[in-house]
Amino acid sequence: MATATQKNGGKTARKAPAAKTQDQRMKWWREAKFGLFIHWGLYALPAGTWKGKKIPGIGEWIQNRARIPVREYEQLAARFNPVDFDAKEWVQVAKDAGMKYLTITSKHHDGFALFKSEASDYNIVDATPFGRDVCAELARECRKAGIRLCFYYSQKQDWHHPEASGNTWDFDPAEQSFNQYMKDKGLPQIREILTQYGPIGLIWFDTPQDMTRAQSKKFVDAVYDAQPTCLVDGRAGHGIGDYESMGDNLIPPGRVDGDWETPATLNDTWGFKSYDTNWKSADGLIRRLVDIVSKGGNYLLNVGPTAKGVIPKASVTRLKKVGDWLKVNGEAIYGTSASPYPFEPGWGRMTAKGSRLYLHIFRWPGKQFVLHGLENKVKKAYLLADPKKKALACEQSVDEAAGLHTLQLALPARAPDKRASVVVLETAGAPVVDETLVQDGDGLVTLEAYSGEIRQPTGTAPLERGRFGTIEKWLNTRPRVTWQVKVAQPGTYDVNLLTQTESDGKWEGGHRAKVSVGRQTAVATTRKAEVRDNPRATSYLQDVVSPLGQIEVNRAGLVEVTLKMEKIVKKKGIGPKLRAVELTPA
Ligand code: JFZ
Repeated sequence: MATATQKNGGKTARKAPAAKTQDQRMKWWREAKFGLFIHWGLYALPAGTWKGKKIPGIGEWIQNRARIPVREYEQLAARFNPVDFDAKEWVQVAKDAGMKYLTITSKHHDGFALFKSEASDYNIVDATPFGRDVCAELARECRKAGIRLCFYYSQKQDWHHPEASGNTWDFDPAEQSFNQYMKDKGLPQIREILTQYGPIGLIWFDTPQDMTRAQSKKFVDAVYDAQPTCLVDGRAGHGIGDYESMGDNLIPPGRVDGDWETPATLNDTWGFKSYDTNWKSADGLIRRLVDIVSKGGNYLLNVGPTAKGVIPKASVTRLKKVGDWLKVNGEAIYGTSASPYPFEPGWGRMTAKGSRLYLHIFRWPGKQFVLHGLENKVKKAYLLADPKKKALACEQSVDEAAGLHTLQLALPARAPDKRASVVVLETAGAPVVDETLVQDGDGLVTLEAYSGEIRQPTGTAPLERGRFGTIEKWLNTRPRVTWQVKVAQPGTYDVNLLTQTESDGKWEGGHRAKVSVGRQTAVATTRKAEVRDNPRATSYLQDVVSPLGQIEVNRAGLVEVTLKMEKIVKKKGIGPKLRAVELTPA
């Protein structure tokens, strides 16, 4: 019997490649951190408008949203002629952005394949005047540029195939056989994309809906059978896959264990829409990348090329700015792991690699920066943007009584980069921190809802944790939320309560909120004193700031902060959607 260890002229006698460990399979992806998502297909032609009407929603869903019959929609193929498509240019966009992989919609929900397929002639080679296999061209350019090619494949929804899912306007779900579709098209196409284009980095399945575990497993096994080292995203269904896919545009609060990725848009659509110009700023993109990486995730950022085959200029210029930032600061992103702190500081984010802690400072403090909780000795500190790596003066101390480690760092008065400047701390050994929530060095104490403990009296309707790290369904006055936090600076604090608006902008005030620390309390009726964009959620969700008054904290060290609602207005039935309690030095 041949085994992996049996040598045969320097090669193992085994036919199949020796199975790699999961860590080996994941290695490239864990180091990569940043990838390009491409949503491209026939939907780029209508670009959000059908028969003169603007169709609401994401562009690639137009067939579904406008209930376009297959016989009509498939005629787009005869007009699909992206003469300006240049695989080399697209790959260069990814490269210039500092991205390490590229995931393109080999087939989206509309069922149209961007590759030559024997299983279905509804594909770019057989059904369009263009007639070129864009996947083959991209594969060649990716290989040359050292970018991993990956494929999105809609395994469950296929609005073109009579036996698949999602098209209820042409087909009757009661008469469909999903297994038949899998046999005819789904599984054969998976084999095609994994055998026609060389090594594939990962397959990005999507919207498993009501697939059975066996069906999900068949798709995933088809991937592993063809290419054992190819990864599978977390949307195959039933928790099968190599990493977790977050909800679209969703950045989780705090550190997340395990491998995960946030797929995200540059505007508000994946597939091209001619009139969607709601572009995120380059600054925002850089900070999102840092935010995601600081929590251990990857950022898969999307472009939607036009029907001519061009990536919108607004996308290219923004991505290029992220790439320019990465040229200077990439060391603090690629191959790093999550911040050793499980919570988000107000001033920025952290990443770590070996015996280095990287401080990504969004809010430059001026000449002095203070960090609490780092327990290692810092051997050297410097700015990543400084080619000379000139040492920054740095002092460390420990307050045994308060249980507080403090690092003081001298910085130049002005930030090297207003968007995010990176300070490298070379530590003795891998960074070790006190994971207790602690006051920021600049005095701000942020008590985020996600890190609060819910004290739920029995017999009361439970508070719920929302998608964006909120605490919701707070409709009775008996529960409390508490935090344990280390305070470094005793003194007087202004107390703010932050609650989140609904996605339609609705918000309800007039609740009575009470924050207490020991015997000290701050009580007030909630009102809209200030509105801020919620850094975590999409732009339409906002934080409403209600001042609650002042509180005195009389000693340094661990304190417990409690939030109670003494009165809740229930007119709209929303209640306070808790985002955070903020204490700022008065
Ligand atoms: C899906 C697709 O329907 C969409 O067209 C696009 O390709 C996107 C990347 O993925 O949409 C989803 C899937 C999952 C969630 C949200 C949108 N989710 O889990 O929040």
